[in-house]
Amino acid sequence: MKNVLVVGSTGQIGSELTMTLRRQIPEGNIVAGYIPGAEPKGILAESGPSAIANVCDGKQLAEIVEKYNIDTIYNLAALLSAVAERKPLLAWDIQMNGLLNILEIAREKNCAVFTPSSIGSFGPNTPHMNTPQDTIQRPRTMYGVTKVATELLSDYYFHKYGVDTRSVRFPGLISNVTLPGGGTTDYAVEIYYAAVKGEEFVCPLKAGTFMDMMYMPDALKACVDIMNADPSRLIHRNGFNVASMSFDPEIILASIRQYYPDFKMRYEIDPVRQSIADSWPDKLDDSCAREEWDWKPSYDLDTMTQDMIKCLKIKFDIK
Ligand code: AKB
Repeated sequence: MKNVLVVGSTGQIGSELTMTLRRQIPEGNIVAGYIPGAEPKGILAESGPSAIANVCDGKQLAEIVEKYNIDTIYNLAALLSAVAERKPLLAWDIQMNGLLNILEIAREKNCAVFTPSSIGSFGPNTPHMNTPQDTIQRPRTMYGVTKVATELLSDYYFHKYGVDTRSVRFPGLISNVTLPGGGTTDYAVEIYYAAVKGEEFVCPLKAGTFMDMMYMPDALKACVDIMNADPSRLIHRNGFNVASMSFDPEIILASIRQYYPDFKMRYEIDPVRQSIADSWPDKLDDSCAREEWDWKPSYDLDTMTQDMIKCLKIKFDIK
């Protein structure tokens, strides 16, 4: 990796991944791709090149790849699960037509491509405990349908054309930098913001709803490590199960109450998010990622809670 295009650079993963890559590859061009209305700001805008990169405009993407001699594309443009249920056609357009544009450019210009999959690629018939790497994937959400198709299409371009596609199935991602927008796992980010601001938290999912979650520093490490992995060791490609923690709302609440014993939470169930969460695994088995490219997360729930609270207090200038 030297010259990298991050499509969706101002989103939840992109905003931090772009900065991580700029720190790790100072000699390269790490281009922050964005769409009008979601322009990079502050350090993201000032620390390297940026370009309008609409995933649905193949010509525009090809020009950026040409101009910056791009060798790797991180394709992070996507609607998250709950929003995709409200706008299924737009989700299909961004996630499928957009992916096809990127894969075609990668084929012509010899780029490697990372397009994340998700725990959303699994469905109600998937084994929910210790979900294996290779298992039933019959999701009933548009988000999930596009994620399974992303894995298949990325594998297809690898086997048919030799395009170096690789990816992981991300759990819910928790970060203190950029908020997620419209995911099923967003509650696990919002709960920290409420705790630090001294507000009551209204939880949209029932107690007992377990899902895999991951702290953003580990997710960024996964994004970089999979693309740097020795290809001769990769039996799988798109996408690897990666895991670091699994909890339900009561368990994350207990972790936060170690710091805020009076923190209050009540339940107001969102039926759309609840039914999506119920269809997703409780806990993934990520042994293939550990064996094939030495995946190993650094954070568990309590070390994440400690760091989230510390960082959010600085962010909001709370003593
Ligand atoms: C979502 O909730 O939609 C995402 C995901 C797990 O892919 N965070």
